[in-house]
Amino acid sequence: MTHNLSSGDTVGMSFWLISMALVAATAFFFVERDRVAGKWKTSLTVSGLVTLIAAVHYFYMRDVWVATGESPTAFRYIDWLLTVPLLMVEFYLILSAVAKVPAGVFWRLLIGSIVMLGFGYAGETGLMSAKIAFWPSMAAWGFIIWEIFKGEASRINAGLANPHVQKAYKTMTLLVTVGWAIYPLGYFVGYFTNGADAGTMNIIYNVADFWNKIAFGVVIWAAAVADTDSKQASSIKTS
Ligand SMILES: *C/C=C(C)/C=C/C=C(C)/C=C/C1=C(C)CCCC1(C)C
Repeated sequence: MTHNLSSGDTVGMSFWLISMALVAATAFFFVERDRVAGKWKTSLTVSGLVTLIAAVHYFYMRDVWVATGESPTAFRYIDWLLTVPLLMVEFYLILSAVAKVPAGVFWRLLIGSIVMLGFGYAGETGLMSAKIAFWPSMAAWGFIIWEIFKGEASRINAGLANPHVQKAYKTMTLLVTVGWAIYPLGYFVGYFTNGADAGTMNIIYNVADFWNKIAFGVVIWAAAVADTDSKQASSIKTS
């Protein structure tokens, strides 16, 4: 069922804009996959899958919003439940492109994100008190941050000889702390202060998704291209 998007519906327009940006990003990551060295290809595939899954969910979310003016919470969390673990896989993949990484790194990040989103969903849908669910969700996010800043993943990254991976890793950790902070902020404003209506919360979540899904992929893409180009340059020099 398609409903007409009215020009005064800013929230609906933000759903529309971001769904198109996600489609374009998907095409970009899949095409650019051809350009990078073999060890980077899986990372770019996963970046494209993240934006593809999100784009499809944004089509549905936009329809729910335009038709009802209500938050598409179920679609939102299904999207996050699929894409956040894939973003966590990216940490594992970029390190694995240049080093041997134990599977525990992947599992800890995966479990952290499932706990974080599970409590968020319970809070937003009234399965439990939104004010209580906030705290275990924050703790799980804190656990993820600890793992990438101080845990095994960070120690592996510190020991690498590849500056491109290290730079990408650093920017990705910034996105997971500063970029992801927009989500709990939106939740907090929505459920603790009565300061935000459904429209404001959706705009906050939409802007956050734009950054954390597209920019995240672009950072990985940039590292992949820089690393691929530097290897090609050095092989030309030595031959
Ligand atoms: C592509 C989607 C992404 C990166 C979604 C990330 C979502 C979060 C980091 C959500 C975090 C939350 C908390 C830390 C506490 C309150 C509840 C949540 C789920 C909004």
